[in-house]
Amino acid sequence: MANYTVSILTDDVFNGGNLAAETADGGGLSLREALALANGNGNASDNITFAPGLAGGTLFLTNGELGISTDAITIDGDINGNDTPDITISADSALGANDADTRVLTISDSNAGTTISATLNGLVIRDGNALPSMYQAAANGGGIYVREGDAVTLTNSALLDNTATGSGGGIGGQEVSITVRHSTIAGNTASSDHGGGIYNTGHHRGDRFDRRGQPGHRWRWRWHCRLPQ
Ligand SMILES: [Ca+2]
Ligand SMILES: [Ca+2]
Ligand SMILES: [Ca+2]
Ligand SMILES: [Ca+2]
Repeated sequence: MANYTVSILTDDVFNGGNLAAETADGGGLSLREALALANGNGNASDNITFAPGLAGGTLFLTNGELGISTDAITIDGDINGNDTPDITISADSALGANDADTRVLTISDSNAGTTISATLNGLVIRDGNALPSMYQAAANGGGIYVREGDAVTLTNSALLDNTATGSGGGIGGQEVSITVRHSTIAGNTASSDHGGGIYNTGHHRGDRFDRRGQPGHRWRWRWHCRLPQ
């Protein structure tokens, strides 16, 4: 198991170095650098935390969305352990800029045959914007996009003011696993009519969902979740 402590809230880029090199450049270890090291660590478990002095701060993603692409990565922003977020991640360039052209985070190992699971705790994930690309007429998952059968557990967190041109303003996924507990989902919108808050055709659990069940095939049910927030 590898532990990484993020020490700066600037969006310092990963330059292909090891932990010492990435910590030495740009004034410290950024979340982007920590994630690159964790993703490069195979499927060993990785725990990413934040230095106490960063409590209450915001990371503005000036270098595009973040990615989790290997199993068992945890990002824990609850620095003081009281089950509330202490770190905010915004896709905007500055507070209130409302200029994001990326989502906040994608979770995918690009393989529908294998499942990776990510755990997010104590984070405010906000202002993401999933836009169409040359590959997608409309993009899903403005805050968090879960792909290829993969899984996310979000606890003690908030999804705020994220937007998607497709489905799932806050979190979007298809045939994935989404678990949300003790979290606030507010102000998210989707341009399609599916899931302003959360959209998924796979499995999801949580403590405040309005769920509509539809029969899938013989052996399981598909859940189609809409949260009109
Ligand atoms: Ca670097
Ligand atoms: Ca650095
Ligand atoms: Ca806290
Ligand atoms: Ca997968």
